[in-house]
Amino acid sequence: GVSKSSHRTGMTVEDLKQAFLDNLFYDQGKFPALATQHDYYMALAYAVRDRLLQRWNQTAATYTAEGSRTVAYFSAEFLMGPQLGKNLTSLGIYDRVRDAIASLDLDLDALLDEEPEPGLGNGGLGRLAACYLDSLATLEIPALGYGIRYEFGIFQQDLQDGWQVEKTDKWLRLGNPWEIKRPEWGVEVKFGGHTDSYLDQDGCYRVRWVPEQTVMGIPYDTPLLGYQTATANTLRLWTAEAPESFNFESFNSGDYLGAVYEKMISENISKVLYPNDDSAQGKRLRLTQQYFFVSCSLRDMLRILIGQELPLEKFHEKFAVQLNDTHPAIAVAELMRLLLDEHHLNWESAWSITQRTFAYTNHTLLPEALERWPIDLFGQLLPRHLDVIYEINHRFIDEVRIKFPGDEARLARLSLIDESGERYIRMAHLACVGSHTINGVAALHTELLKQDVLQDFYAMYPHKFQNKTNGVTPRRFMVLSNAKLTNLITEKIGDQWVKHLDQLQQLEAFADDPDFQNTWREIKLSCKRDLAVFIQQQTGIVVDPHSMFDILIKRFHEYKRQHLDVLHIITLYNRIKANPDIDITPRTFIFGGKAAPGYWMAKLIIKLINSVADVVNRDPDVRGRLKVVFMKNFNVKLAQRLYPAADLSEQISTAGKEASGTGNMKFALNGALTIGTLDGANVEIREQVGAENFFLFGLTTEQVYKMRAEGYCPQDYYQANPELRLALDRIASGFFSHGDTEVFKPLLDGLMNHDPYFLLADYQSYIDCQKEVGLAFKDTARWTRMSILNTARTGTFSSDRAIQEYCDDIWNIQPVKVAQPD
Ligand code: 26V
Repeated sequence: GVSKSSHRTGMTVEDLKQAFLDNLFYDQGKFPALATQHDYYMALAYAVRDRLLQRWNQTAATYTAEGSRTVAYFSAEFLMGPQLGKNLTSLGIYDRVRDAIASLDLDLDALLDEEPEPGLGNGGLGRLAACYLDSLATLEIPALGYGIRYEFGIFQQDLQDGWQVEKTDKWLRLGNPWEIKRPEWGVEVKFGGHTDSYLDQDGCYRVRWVPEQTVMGIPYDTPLLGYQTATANTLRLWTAEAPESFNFESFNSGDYLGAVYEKMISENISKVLYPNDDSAQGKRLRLTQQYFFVSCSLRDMLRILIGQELPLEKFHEKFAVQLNDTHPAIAVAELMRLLLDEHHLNWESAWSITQRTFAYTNHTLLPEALERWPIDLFGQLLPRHLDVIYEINHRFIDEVRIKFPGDEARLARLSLIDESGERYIRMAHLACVGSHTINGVAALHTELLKQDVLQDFYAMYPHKFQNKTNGVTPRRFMVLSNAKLTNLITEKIGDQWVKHLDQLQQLEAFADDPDFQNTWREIKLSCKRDLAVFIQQQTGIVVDPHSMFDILIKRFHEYKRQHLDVLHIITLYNRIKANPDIDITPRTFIFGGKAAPGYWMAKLIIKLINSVADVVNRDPDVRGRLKVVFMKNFNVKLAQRLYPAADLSEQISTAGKEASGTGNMKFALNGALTIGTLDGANVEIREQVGAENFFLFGLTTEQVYKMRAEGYCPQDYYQANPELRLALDRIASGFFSHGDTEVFKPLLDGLMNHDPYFLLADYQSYIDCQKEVGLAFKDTARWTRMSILNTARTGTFSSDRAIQEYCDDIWNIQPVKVAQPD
C-alpha cells in the first residue's frame, strides 16, 4: 500500500515537486540535463494521473458496491481537448503545481502546450459529448462514455497559398499518459457471412449468424474527474486488433503475408476519424466503425450487468443509453440480436428492454447529413441485423396501419427502408422507433424536427419528443481558459457560480458600476493583448488590441455563411477606398475552422478569406482600420485562446439550418456580443440576454421557407444593390486573386444563380446591423454594460443545466456520492 502522506498522492507543493522529479526519473528515464519539454510534460501528467487514480478507483468501487444506475453515452466522437490543465482545475491544484514547476525553473504554460490535442471529433457534436461528460462527473452521475480510439483524429489543417491542406494527426506518437489499456476486457466482434436457421435442443426454431470475420475490440480507459468532487467517471474508447489466434492456418500453410495483410485490415477499423460532417455517403468502413464500437460497448455493459449478478431483464434499469445522433443507432438492432440470439429472450421481451434502454438525440436538419445505408452494403456486413431490422419494420408498419388506416403514402414515408429508388436503411427511423425519447438540441430545432424533418414520427409518437437545449462547460470555457475574468467574477460573487452558473445573474447589479466596468474592460483588453501576441507569433500579422475583435470560428459549411462575413469585409474595404476619410470603427476580423477534405466549395471559401486578407492587410489606405486573420488548425486548444478575447461573436447561419450551435454560448459567456440570425440556440441566447443586448439580422425560418416556395431570385438583389454588386464584382474581377478571374467563379456563379443559403437576400440586413455594431462599440460604457449583461444572463447555457434536464426527463437517474479521499 501507499502511505497517505506519500508524494504519490500528496497535494502540497513539495509533494508535487517530488512526484514530478520521481516520474521524470522512473517513468521517462531521464534526468534534467537530458529531458525535453515533452519529458517534463509527461512527468507532470503522470504525477497528476496518480492523484486521479485514487478517486477513480474509489468511484468504481462505490458504483460496484451500490449497483448504481449508469448513463452510457454512445458517441462516435469525443472532442475532449487537452487533459492536463483541466485535471489541475478539477483537483484544485493549478496554482500549487505552477509553483512546484516554477521552483524547478520551468514554466507550466510551456508544459501545458506540449500536450497534443486528442482531436477525436469533427466539431459541435463531438465537443458537446465532452462537455456532457464533464457535467456528468461534476453532478456526480454514474456515467460511461463509449466511443472509438481513433489512431488518427481530425486532420491537422495547414495552409498553402491560402488553400487548406490536410496533414495526418499523429496524436499518439509520443504516448498518451491519460489512458489505461484494459486487454482483459477485450471482446470479439464479428462481421460478414450469412444467416441460417436451426432447431435448438428444445426444438425451438432459431436463427444463427455465421460470420466471416472476427476482430478484437480492446478498451482504453481515461478517467474524467468532476470539478472539485471525488467522482471520476470513465471514457472507454475501443481500438480494433486482430484476434490472438489470428489466422493460424495461414501461418501454418505458409501464407505469412496473407495473414499479416488480414491483421492490417482488422486494425484499419479504428485507424482514422471520418472528417466529413457535410454528407453521409454510405462508406463501408464507416458502418464497420459504427457497428464495431456499439457491439463492443453493449457486450461490455452485459459483462458489467452479469458481474453484478443482475438478470438480463434489468438491462434497462441498470443502463440508460443516449445515442449521440444516428452514428450509434445500429445499437438498436445489435441489442435485439444479443438478447434474441445469444440470450434467447423472446421478441416482445427483447423489444421492451431495447425501447426502454435507448434515447436518441438529433443534431442536424440538413437532409444530406441524415445517414442512410444501401441495403446491399448493409446486408453484406451485417446480414443478421438486416433481418432484425426487417422484423422491427414489419411490426412498426403494422402499428402505423392501425393508427392511420389506408394511408399508404405515410407508410412509405415512415418505413425504416427507403424504397423510392435504390433501397436504403434510414438510420434516423431506426433510432426513432427503437428509442423511448427523441430530442432536438435547441427550442427552434426541436420545433423544426416536429414540424418538418421528423413530422411523421411526431404524428405517430408525440409523447416521445422533447427539447434539450445544448450547454457548455464553464470549467473549460471560463475557469481554465479565462482565469482573469474568472477571478474578477469570483471576487464579486463568490466561487459557487462555477457549479451553479445561474448565479452569474448577480453580476447584473454591477453592470453600470463604473469601477467594475473599467476592470471588466481592462480584462477584455488584456485577453486581446495575449491573443495579439499569439497571432503575431503564428501568422506574423500585427493586430491592434484596441480594435474590435470580430470572430467567426466553426467548421466551414455553406449554410454557416462565412462568405457573408467576407462580403461585409469587402464592403467596408470598398467604402474606405471610395472615401478615404470615412469614419469606420477599426476591426480585426478573425476566422478559424476546417473544411471537409472533399467539400470543394468550403475550401474555396477558405481560399477567399485568405485572398481578401492578403490584399486588405497590405493596403496602406486601410491601415489601422481593417485587419483580416485566418488562424489555421482551429481546435479546442485554439478555441480556448479565442473566446476570452472576442468582442463580437459571428453566428450568421441561414435561419432553420443550424441545429443549435455551442460556440455561440462560449462567446456570450466570455462577454462577447453576438451578431446573429434567429437560428439554433441564438434565439434563446437573445431571449436570455435581452433583445437590446443582441444584434439581430436576417430572414426568419418562415420567411426563408416562403421565399423558397415562391421562387427566390438572387440576381434581383445583385441588380438592385450597388454595394453588393461592387463587392461581388471585385471578387469576380480578380482583384483579390492577382487578376485570376476563374478561381472564385464557382462560388460567384452559385451565389448569383442559386444561393441556396440566401446570402444575397440577407446581405443588406447584415450590413445595416454591422453598422449598429460599429457605433455601439464606440460607446464604451454602453458596450461594456452589454458585455457584462451577456455574461450575467447566459448561466442557463451551462452543460450542467442540460445534463440535469436529461437526468430528470430522459434518464431518470440520481447522483451517487463518492467519498472524498482524505
Ligand atoms: C455528420 C456526419 C455525417 C456522416 C459522416 C460523418 C459525420 C460526422 C459528423 C456529423 C455531424 C453532423 C451533426 C453535427 O455536428 N451537428 C452539430 O451538433 C451540435 C451539437 O448539438 C450543434 O450545436 C450544431 O448546431 C450541429 O451542427
